[in-house]
Amino acid sequence: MNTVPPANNPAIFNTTNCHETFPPNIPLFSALIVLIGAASYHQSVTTWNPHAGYIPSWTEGATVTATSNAKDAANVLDGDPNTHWQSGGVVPGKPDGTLESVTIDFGQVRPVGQVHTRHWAGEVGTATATQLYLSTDGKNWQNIATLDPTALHTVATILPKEIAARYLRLEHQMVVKDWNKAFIWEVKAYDRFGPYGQMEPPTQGHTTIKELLGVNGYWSFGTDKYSDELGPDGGPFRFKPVASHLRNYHDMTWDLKSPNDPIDFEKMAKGGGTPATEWLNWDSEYQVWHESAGMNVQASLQFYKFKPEDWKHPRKDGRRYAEAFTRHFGAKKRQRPGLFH
Ligand SMILES: [Ca+2]
Repeated sequence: MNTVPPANNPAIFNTTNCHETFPPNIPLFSALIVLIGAASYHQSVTTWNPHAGYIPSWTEGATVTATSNAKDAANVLDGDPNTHWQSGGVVPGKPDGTLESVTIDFGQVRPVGQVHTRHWAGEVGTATATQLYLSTDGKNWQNIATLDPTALHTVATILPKEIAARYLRLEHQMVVKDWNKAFIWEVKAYDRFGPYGQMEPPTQGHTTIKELLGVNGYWSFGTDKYSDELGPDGGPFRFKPVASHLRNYHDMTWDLKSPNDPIDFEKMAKGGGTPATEWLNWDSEYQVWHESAGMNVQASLQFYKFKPEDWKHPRKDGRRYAEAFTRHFGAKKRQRPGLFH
């Protein structure tokens, strides 16, 4: 029996037709698992390199010019998303005053497949559009994207195929009003694989999804029928095509009226019920789960409905119950593998 899953247990998800009282006290158990895990797997503190594993942008070491306020143009290549270039103010009537841009020279022709820009121009009404261009010679430009000048986040423009380019231009179409100014914050460019580089080729995993998945269930899967009445498509058989683990939240108060009571699961198997539930036969669940549906079975013992004062001799009574449970459902008594995983 497991009350908490070991770290290498399969992923478990819950059925939607669980008993209304399920699952009890899980947050407490979960917190305990986290604490145990944190204590067991703490690691030493090392220096963190935020650039480790990243592919350098073509803009590293590049030069940048701007249509105005050239002294701040380098802020679009400094790697800091909080520093920016701000254009000079629009003067209505001035030739070309409605286009403000920065132009980046990679220093050599590069294959460009992705351009990442943080180009928020300013409050709504600052710019009407933002254009992205590439060029090999700095004279003939190819428009590769029209961007939203109000985008706050970094925008990744991914091209359908790489374009060979030495120059990149990001241009705001300004609204013509007195002394209107726009921002550009950061520009990076990469080949088609982007900042994380080419993906490793896929390899076949050693575990199938079916081997990985399990289902948290409750008696009868919400049908009020034993699983041996639910074949061939219901209950455990429904999940057999996609999962290999089943876990039951085994309510101890269905077995015992008091934790101090003894229990004989062999009597239960012969139709005698349990001391608390005269009709109950867990074999009609667990045997079918394991032997007919081929599932690895787990039981999470639920003892929370008993009050602390109900336990007169918790160590002794708990052991007696556990021994009775494993004597019946375990491997030795039944001269075959036990029902439980
Ligand atoms: Ca910056």
